[in-house]
Amino acid sequence: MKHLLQACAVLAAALTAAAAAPLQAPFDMRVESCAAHDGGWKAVTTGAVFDVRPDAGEIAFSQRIGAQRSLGVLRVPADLLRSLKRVSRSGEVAVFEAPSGLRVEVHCDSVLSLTFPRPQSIAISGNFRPEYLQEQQGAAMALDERGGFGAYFLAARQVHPTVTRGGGGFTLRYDMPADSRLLLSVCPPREYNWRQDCSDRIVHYFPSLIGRDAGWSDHPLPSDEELTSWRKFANVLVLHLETWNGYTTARPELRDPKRTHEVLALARKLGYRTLLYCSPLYFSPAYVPFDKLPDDGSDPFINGGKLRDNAVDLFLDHTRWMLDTLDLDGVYWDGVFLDVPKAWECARRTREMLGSRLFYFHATFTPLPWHSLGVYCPFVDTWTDYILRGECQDRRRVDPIYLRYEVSGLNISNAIGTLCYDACRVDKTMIDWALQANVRIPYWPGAQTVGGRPYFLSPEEDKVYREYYLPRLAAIHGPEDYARLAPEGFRSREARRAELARQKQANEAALARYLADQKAKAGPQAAANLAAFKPATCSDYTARPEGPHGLGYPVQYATDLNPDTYWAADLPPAQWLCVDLEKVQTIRTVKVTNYHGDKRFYHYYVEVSPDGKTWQKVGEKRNDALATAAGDTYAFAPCPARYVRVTMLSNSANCGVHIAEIEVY
Ligand SMILES: [Ca+2]
Repeated sequence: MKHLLQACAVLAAALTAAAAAPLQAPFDMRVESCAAHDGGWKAVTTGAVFDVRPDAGEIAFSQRIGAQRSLGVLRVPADLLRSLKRVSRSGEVAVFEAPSGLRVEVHCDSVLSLTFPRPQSIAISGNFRPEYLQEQQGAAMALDERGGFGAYFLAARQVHPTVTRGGGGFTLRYDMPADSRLLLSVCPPREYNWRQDCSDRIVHYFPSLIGRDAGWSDHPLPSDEELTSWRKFANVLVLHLETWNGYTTARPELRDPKRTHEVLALARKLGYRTLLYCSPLYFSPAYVPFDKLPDDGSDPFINGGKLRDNAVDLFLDHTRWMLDTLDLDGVYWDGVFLDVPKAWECARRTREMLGSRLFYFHATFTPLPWHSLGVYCPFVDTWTDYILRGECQDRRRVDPIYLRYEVSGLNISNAIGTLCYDACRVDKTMIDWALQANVRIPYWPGAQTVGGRPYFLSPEEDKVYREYYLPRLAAIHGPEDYARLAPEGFRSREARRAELARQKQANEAALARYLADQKAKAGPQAAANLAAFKPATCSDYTARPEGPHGLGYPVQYATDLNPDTYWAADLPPAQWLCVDLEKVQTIRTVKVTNYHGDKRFYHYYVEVSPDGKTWQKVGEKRNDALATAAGDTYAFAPCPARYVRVTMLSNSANCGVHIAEIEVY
């Protein structure tokens, strides 16, 4: 009986495998070959070559698409790599293990994975000059017009690389904890689909945005007239959230099944391919579903919550049901798990399920933890047809650099990059920049506003879209037409970098003037508070181009005697801020005032030290009393101290931490 059951299981697995159509180009990424040489291994994937040389303690990596060139070398201690043996190999992945406990995997989408058995210092040297070099939350990307790579460190704690530039390249150095994992992603992993880029034109229909904001629309599906008129501009139709009667991990229900089927039938007759909104994000406990959003407008992401082990299975089951029930032409993902391996698995398995059907990924926020921008995962994006980025990003961010290296997938993931323009808007300049970066602009008819601001194309923007964008887009027939635009893109980026450098200098000067003015105004108060205007350091701070001086929320704001300015760190806690009193003094009181604009509380502790080496805890806040303008005062037996450090452990409202003022007496 047992054998019979096993045989049935084997048969069922074989049938499932047989039912899945082989992936067509460009998604049939493979491990093409894997050969031993000189005590090492050379693995060739569709997009990369990884050459493991144990004697030298090196893994050299090269790209094969966009350019055929060596990209760099990953250096690990030779003893870790010694006697590396291949333990399995398929078209999808080749796995190697060494007696040291090191595990090496080469994946079909040109990702090299290393799992380290022990704490380890490693270095990645890039031997080209990246135009785009970003590091955030332990992940880094180095790209130029032709391609490049990304490095992603997956560990229980934050691991930040030191980045040095020099000679013809750059180096990233990391101290890896035990049981940490590195993913090295060579870009691009597959060819760009110019045929699809030149033929697919996307229209999005979202009649309202978020229920709590504009109210669920009484017009959740387009009219026959709308569908017919948009067909002039588009052949791919994306229907958004409003189609569903709420959306959670329970199977969604169509709000209006009769009309949905009518719309799908007419769309098919008109020659659209139709995609429906769905989202792996809803299967993440770190996300609050729309119908459970707090009323105070606080962050829909909440800190913590482990992703379900079967989150990918649940989501795929959900999607399969949706595709089968409605006979759709593909899916639109709105966000993805904030978990790199799960997001990667989900993208690969979704593509496997879809075969040649369409896969569109809204990817403004990436699978990296908490609001990551600037560094993303091309090995997730590459399994999709199109990526959408730019939501909530205004003109300070959506510039020629953002468009080329964050929205465009060309020679990065080689997914077709499309722009979400709710905040940056569409005008002639934006259209020029987009085309110079090989970014596409989807059609957003509707003229609705969300929360009082325009979201979709206004009548004027619609005119510019039709009369300026569409003719220029129609003139692009392939890579040779982009090659004509690319040099203009390079010049736009150069001009933007010069402008950003000027702005930063001016902002820094403005901050210095502000601090000098504050100090002059404070007079004797500054003398009483030993922390006032003293130098401070921190584990991290929010450096986005916003805040009182356009420099984000640096540490200076925690000691400027201004309750309205604050230090902020966006990375997951714990994050610390340390004030240097510049000499050892006898202190007896520390007061901490957090940001207190809403109903929130923070947990943290306060330590003092005479030398920055030995620390004494003098206060902590572990209760859930709300943060107030009065702050929290900690009195203790007088002690000699030069350094005062506050380590922030949590915030009840979101994952950022904020200190408006630290006072020391
Ligand atoms: Ca302040």
